[in-house]
Amino acid sequence: KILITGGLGQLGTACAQLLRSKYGQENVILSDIIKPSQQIVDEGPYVFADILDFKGLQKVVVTHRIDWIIHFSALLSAIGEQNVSLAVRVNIEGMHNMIELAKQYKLRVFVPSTIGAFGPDSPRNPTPNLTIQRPRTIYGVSKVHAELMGEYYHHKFGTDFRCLRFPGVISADPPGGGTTDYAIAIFFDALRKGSHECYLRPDTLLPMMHINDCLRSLIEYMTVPEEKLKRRVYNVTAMSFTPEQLADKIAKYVPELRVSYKPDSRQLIADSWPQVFDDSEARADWGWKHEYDLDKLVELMIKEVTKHYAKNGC
Ligand code: VAH
Repeated sequence: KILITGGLGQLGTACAQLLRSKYGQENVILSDIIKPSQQIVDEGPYVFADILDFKGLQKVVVTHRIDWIIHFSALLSAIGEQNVSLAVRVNIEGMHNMIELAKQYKLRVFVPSTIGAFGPDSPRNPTPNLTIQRPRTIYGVSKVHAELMGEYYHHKFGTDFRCLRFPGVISADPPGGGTTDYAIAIFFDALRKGSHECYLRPDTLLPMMHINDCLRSLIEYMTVPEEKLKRRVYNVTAMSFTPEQLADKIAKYVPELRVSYKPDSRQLIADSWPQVFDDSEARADWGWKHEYDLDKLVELMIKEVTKHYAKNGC
């Protein structure tokens, strides 16, 4: 049985759908502190779980006989800078609860990390799996902390901690407080207004992947036999592109698209992150392979965002 925390964020519901199709609807429990829509409830089990409440978490794990946890709850980079103390609680104290829970109940626990776990002192092009990590955001600091805590619990207690560092993840759900989210917002704006104001400079190169690849990498990685893993934390990515390159591709579908650039504080964050992410270790150790390149990603996003507008209106 699998428990997903932060279930109503960018990755949770799509991850639950995929896991349910593989392991059965009843075996994947989505959780969050948010009241779910009827659709979420109809799709499968949903429970309240506050990652800051250790006893509450114990209860969920015991009652539902959980084997794996996928711990998505976190405040992302840009929103974290606006509320540092909440980010410390959710991202760091929440992680302490998760790893302790995994140790006590011998769970396999997945925690996503990110390109945001690197900083201005890290090599940016390419950024290898093992290198200097001195992030300048609370989000990045909390992710380095999570990586180290997980590795430590693995080494000390044998906890089956698994972590992938994701690049910007592109999905057809409206964005949620990240720095890479312009690459989602631009599709929604292009199809609704034919214009987009980008908060990053046109030449800001960042690693990215489509959510389908992201979730497939997660699920494949979760089932790799322990002996194949040479480390517990792997970089994964699909491609790198700039806002300008993305806009050019979208313009093939929306020829009237106008993009203006007005960098804000998120530019500083992006400038401290990897430009090209080296995921060769994941490819070599457990066969990671992306499917979506920029052309395929844009084609699919145009389809999905069009569908979103047809269903939900503006
Ligand atoms: C953010 N999407 O922008 C997240 C992230 C790759 C970066 O983890 O904050």
